[in-house]
Amino acid sequence: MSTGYVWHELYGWHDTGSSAGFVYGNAPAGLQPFRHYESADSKKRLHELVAMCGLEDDLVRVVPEPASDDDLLLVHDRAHVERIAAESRLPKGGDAGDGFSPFGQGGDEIARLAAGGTIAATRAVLEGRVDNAYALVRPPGHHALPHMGMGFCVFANVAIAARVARARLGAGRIAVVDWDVHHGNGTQAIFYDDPTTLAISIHQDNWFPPDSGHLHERGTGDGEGATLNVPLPPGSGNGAYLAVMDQVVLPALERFRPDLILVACGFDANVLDPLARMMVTSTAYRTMTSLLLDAASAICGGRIVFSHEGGYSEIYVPFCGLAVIEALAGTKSTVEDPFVGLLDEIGGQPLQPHQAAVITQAADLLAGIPAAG
Ligand code: 9RB
Ligand code: ZN
Repeated sequence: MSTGYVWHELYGWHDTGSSAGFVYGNAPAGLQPFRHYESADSKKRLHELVAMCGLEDDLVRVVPEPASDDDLLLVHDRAHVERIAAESRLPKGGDAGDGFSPFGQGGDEIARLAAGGTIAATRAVLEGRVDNAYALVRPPGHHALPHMGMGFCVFANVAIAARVARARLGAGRIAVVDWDVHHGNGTQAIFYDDPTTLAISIHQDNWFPPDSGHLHERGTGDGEGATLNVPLPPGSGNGAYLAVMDQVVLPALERFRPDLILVACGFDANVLDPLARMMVTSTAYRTMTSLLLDAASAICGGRIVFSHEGGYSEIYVPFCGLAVIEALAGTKSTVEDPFVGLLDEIGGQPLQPHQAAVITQAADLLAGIPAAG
C-alpha cells in the first residue's frame, strides 16, 4: 500500500492572529487577548509526530502547488477570489468573510496552497502514483461558500479538488464524507443541486453554523437525495460514530458507487476538543478509516483522499491523525496513543438510545440517494 502525504511549512504560517478564541479581544473591557482557536499547533504537532515516529518514511511525499484562479473559479465566484487576494496584500491581512476567519498578510498564497494540497493529493491518487492520500492542509475548507469564506475557512479545499477531479482527472461520481464535528455547509451548498456528488456530513446537532445540517436538508432539483446529514446529539462517542459508519455511510457509498471518495477529515469530534462536545478517540478514527478503505477497495479501486479540516486539541489531534494515517498506510508506528486507554473507557462511549434514534432516521433516507446508473 502506498500512501501520499501532503504537508507544507507555510500551512503552519497561516496567521489567525490574536483574539480570545474567535472573539477579538478588548483588553480594557476585560477580555485578555489570546490566540485564535484555529492556530497552527494541532496541525504542526501532527506533522511532527508523523516525522518523529518514522511513519513519514513509509509515505510518499506529495508536493502541493498553489491552486490557480481556474481551480478556485470552479467553485468560487471571481469577487471572492479577488477580495481575498486584495486583503492579503494589506499589511494586517484580512478576513475570509464572516469576521471569525482572519488571515495575515500573504494569507491568499497559503489558502491557495491548502486547496492546492488537496488537489495534489487527489491528482496523485487518480493518476495512480499512490493508492490513497492524506493532505494535512491549513486553513480548512468545508465551511467556505462560493461567495465567501466562513468558520475559519478561506477556500473550499475538498469541493475544489472534487471539481478538478471531475473536470480534468476523469472522475465521474464523487462522494464526500465529512466527519468534522461541524456541519460541512460549504460543501453541501456547492453540490446541493448536483446528482454526481454525494455529500455526507456527520456533525454535532445544531452547533456551527447555527441552524444548519438538519436531516431534512437533502439537496434540490437533480441533486435531491445526494445530500445526507447525520446531526448527532452532543456526547456522541465511538459507539455512535461506528454505528453511523455501519448504518449510514457505508450503505450510502454502496448505493451511490462513487469513482472517488474524499474525506473532510476534521478531528474536532475528539473527546478533548475545546470547540465541540463529542467523545471520539483515536480508536474510532482508526476503525472508521479502515472501514472507508475497505469500502473504497470494494467500490472504487481504493481511490480515497483525506483532507484535514478542524480539530483544536493541540495534545490529542496528533494521535487521532496518526491513527488515520497509519490505517491508510496499513502500518502501525512504534508510537502508541498514551491517552486512549483512559478515553476509550469514559462513560457514554457505547451507542446510546437517543443517538441510535437519529442514526435510524438518517438510515431511512438512504433509499433517496441517487443510485449508480
Ligand atoms: C460566534 C459564532 C464559530 C464557531 C465554531 C467554529 C468552528 C469551525 C470549525 C467556527 C466559528 C457565531 C463567535 C455563530 O472547526 N469547523 O470545522 N463561531 N461562532 N456567532 N458568534 C458571535
Ligand atoms: Zn470543525
